[in-house]
Amino acid sequence: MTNRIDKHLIDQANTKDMTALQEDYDALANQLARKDIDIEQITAKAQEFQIAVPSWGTGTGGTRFARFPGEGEPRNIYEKLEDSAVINDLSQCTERVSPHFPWDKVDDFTELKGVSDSLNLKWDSINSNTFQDQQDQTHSYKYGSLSNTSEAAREQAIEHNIDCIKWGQALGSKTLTVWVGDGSNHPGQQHFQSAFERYLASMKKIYAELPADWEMHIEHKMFEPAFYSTIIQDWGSNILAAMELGEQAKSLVDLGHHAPNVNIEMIVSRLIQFKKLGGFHFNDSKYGDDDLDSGSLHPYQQFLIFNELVDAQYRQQPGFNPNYMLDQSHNVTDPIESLMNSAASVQRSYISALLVNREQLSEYQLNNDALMASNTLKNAFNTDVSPILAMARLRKGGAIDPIATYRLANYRNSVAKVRPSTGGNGSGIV
Ligand code: LRH
Ligand code: MN
Repeated sequence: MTNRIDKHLIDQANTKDMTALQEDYDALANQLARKDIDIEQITAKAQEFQIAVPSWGTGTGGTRFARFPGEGEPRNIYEKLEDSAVINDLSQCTERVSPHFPWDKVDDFTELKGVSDSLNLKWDSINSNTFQDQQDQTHSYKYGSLSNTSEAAREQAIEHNIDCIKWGQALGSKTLTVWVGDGSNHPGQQHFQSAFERYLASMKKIYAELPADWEMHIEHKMFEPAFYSTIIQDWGSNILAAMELGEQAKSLVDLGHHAPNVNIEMIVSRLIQFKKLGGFHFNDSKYGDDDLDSGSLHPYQQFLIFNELVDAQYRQQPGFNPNYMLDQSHNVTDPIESLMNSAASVQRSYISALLVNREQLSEYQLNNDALMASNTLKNAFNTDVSPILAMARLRKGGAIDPIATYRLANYRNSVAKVRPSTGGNGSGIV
């Protein structure tokens, strides 16, 4: 028996908020109409919006120092799917789940697909893992995986990625995401070009096994676990690798994988221009790869990223079809609440970016009217689109106020009764 939130409870909670929502919605409709914007067209876009949740984000995350498990932690992929279904039931924009192997490995993928179908969930990108050594692993990844100087270790990592493609096919996924921690901690420890050549040769063997309708997403990261050099350290190495591999290889932008203050929206524009934008891992950060809730620190940067994405859509940029996903670590909040909050935050950035008057903006840009160009973006960002997001959830059968409804359902306490605590406060992100 799976734990779900009762539809009647969602309806009951919505009844309380309905009148206020309709008032706010009508007021916003008038505000937008004055700018020749039809709110119904925007709300329809909000209803189409989807962002995938990371299976590993449904459990409490940790750091290298410690992890403090919460109540009712999901202990396996089946319980992670239950929690993901609750997030989608209330948010109505997270129907896809992105698994990580071997963390989510099962013996029977047909059974797993059966359960996800019964929960109206689909499978997003498959994440391989060659940054940890598994129990009975023959060759260690201590000195890297796809770029390791040991051919046996590289072959082992290649095999794992090819297995991930097979498991993904059984689940109906269409993308393999490859992030490796390979790199060095000391100047001189690694020959940069030889290491990159080994990495590319390994990736070519994986690429050759990609089904024709699949994509391979390469994820760059500035540092950690390597602290001097990382094989795919930035978008430059990333796009070079994607171009070297072929059309099905694209670059994935994890917001937390850049140095503070890097202009990520311009990186996005470059990847769009060269048809190499595969997708995103949305999160937020202040210092390093903090994996904090999306939009919790830099909502304007997140909006500016969507301004580039909506601009590409508006210009019908060829080859533009990026994938949206969250990649966060919830160390001090209920992961379900953080994932619902973050999905709504990214959806908000998208909807706000749809309000930008692009003809007007282009005119100000061509006339070098910097202030009015900036104000054109700020006006859209400062428009409170909350009624549109809530109306989209309501019309799809979700909750006007997901957090309040989730708490009303007392879901965490009810699953805590059937999921014995996993105890122990080891360390690590999961
Ligand atoms: C690396 C990363 C990658 C995942 C891992 C869980 O920091 O962002 O996307 O494999 O987190
Ligand atoms: Mn990531």
